[in-house]
This record gives sequence, structure tokens and C-alpha cells, in this order.
Amino acid sequence: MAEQLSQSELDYPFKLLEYFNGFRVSKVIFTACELGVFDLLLQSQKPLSAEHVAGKLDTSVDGMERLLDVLVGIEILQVETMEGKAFYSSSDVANLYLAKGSDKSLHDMIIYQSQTIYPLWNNMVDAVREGKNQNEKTFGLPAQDIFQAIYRSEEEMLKFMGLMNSSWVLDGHDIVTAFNLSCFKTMIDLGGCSGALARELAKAYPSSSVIVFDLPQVVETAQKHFSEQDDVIVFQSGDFFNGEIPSADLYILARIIHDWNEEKCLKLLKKIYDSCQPGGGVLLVEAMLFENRRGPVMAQIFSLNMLVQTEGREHPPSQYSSMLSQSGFHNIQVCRTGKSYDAILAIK
Ligand code: SAM
Ligand code: ASE
Repeated sequence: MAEQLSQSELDYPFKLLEYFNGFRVSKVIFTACELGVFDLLLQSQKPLSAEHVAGKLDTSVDGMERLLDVLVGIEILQVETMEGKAFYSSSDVANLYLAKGSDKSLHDMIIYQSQTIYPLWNNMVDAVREGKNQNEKTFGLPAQDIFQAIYRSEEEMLKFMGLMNSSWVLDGHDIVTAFNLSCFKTMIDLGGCSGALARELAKAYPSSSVIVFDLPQVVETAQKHFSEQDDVIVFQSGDFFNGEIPSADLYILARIIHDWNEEKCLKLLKKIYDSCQPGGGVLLVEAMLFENRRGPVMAQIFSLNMLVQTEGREHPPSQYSSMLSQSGFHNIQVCRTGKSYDAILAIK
């Protein structure tokens, strides 16, 4: 007689199928975003037929109808039927997060995932086998200089900066208020990229001055494409490995430590310690693993992403504390925000 399977054994393959399908769900959203479906639905202000969307976006009607139907199935779009014909519309939240242009838009994050992360993850088997990034195989670029690969063209630099910029839509405020930083009068965001987190800092601490420090081409691109009228931050060009680091009360390193191997991290933290005023501090911002590394799943996935794209990894708090104390810092405090990114503050 056949063995009786428990309910969880019966459910298990369905959970697996849902996971296997994850990449297809991602592709549906990426495709809609790249074709401009969410932008068109936002502009039109009224529900549109598949024919209308296909005509405007220059696609096949059949393909567009199937795409729109999945988007309804995964509850990203809504549909109503009038005289037997389907009309599709975006919800307010889809308009806010998926269309481009709004303050809260995640459009640039989706484009980067679709065009850069997805091809890199296609080489995950090799990344795991070799234990190194796949920039060379994926894009034909040297594996050693990770930012040479990330910034392989002006267009790629803009896309990466768009990704970095959009991450702080969701977590920026929680990060800058994780600790009371009002005692630090000059703050410098090392590798601050487009300045998105720095602007959150300047908003939360209006009596502090905030500088974004990054590579010269990045600063140039940030000023050209990401600056705001009456910007509350200033930009400064430099190289934190091979040049001088300006003096400040607080150094912010957001998603920097996880890019590099331990030797480079210690070199950078010691250099910051030497430039830092006594009583000054360093704020690390990263997606921290649990101490036993058993989660959060998102941080574990980010760590695999660091494997395919960089020379770094995600760490648990004790690893950051250890690097900070080896560099001379003390009073190390950890704050988990409950969102994707967490903060660690240490004092000289
Ligand atoms: N801190 C930003 C954030 O979290 O949104 C950007 C993080 S991004 C992963 C790393 C940043 O470090 C990039 O903006 C890059 O240009 C910058 N960077 C890399 N090497 C650098 C160097 N040697 N000196 C200064 N900045 C550097
Ligand atoms: C880096 C952060 C990222 C370097 C390369 C990166 C991210 C994507 N590529 O410091 C953002 C966070 N991770 C993911 C998987 O989206």
C-alpha cells in the first residue's frame, strides 16, 4: 500500500513551484516597466484596452494582453470588463512606485535589476563554483576593478546611480534617524553617489553640513543628473583608497563595506579613524545578517549578489563591530530598522 503523505509533504512541491516561478514573476514586472506600461496607464487616467496599450507602446496585441493578464493575476494591475471587453488600469500604489518620475518611484531599481542584475545572476553557477564575481564573463570586463565594471559606460553609471538613488526612497528616513546624530556638525557621506542619503541627513539635521564624497566622474554625473534646486548638500571629488579623506565629525559609509574584501575595509576604516575628530564617529549602513547568518533572506540574497558583482559580502553585526574596533573605534551601537538596511554607529 502506498505510504500516506502528511499535509506538509503534499504542500511542499507547490511551495517549490512558486519559488521556481519567482524569476518569471520578476520578468513580467521588468518587461512591463521597460515597455512603459505603468507610465502609460498613469498618464491615461482611464482604463485602457490591450489593443490601445499595444498600439501606444508598439507591441503585439496578443503579447500585451497576456502580459497585462499576468499583471492582474499578481495584483499589480486591475481589470474591469465592459461589454465583454477588458480594460486595464493601475492602482494608486502602482502609480506611486512603478511609474517613473514620482518621488517614491522604484522604476530605476527595476531597470537595473532587469538589465544588469539579471544577466549577472545568469552566471550564478559559475560564481558559486569559482567563488568570484562574474563581471568578466557577463560584460567582458576585468574582475578586479569592480567599479570599472559597474561604471563600464556613462549609461551604466547613470543606471547604477539610479538604483542607488531609489533605494533610499523606502529606508532613507529610518536610517538617518536610527541614532540621534544632531551632535555631529559636519557629516561626510563617503561614496555617497547621487546624494540621496545625504539629502535625508540634511533634512533630518538642518543645523549640520553634509558633504557627498565620491569619485570625480560620479560627482560630475551626480551634479548633472541628480542635483536639486537649492541643494542642501555639497559634493567633493576624491578617492577614498588612494587620496586624502576630508576631516569631519561623522563619516557615513552606506553600502561601502559590503563591496570590498576585509583587507580593503580595514584600510579604509583606519584611514577614516586617522582623519576623524576625537569624539567624532562613523555610521555604517548595510543590510545586516542575523548573528547566526540564518537570515534575513533578503540579506542572504544580497550577499549572493555581492558575490556575482563585487569582491565583498554581507556580514552579521559582530563582523562590522570587529572591523570597527580593530580600526580603533569604540562605543559601537547596532540598530536594526526592520527594513532592508540597518545602521551601526561607532565613536573615536
Ligand atoms: N553610499 C551610496 C548608497 O548607499 O546609496 C552608494 C553606494 S555604492 C554601492 C558605492 C559607492 O562608492 C559608489 O558611489 C562608488 O562610486 C563609490 N566609490 C567606489 N570606489 C570609490 C573610491 N575609491 N573613492 C570614493 N568613492 C568610491
Ligand atoms: C552595491 C550594492 C548593490 C554594489 C552592487 C550592487 C546593489 C545591487 N548591486 O554596493 C543593491 C542591493 N542589492 C541588490 C541585490 O539589489
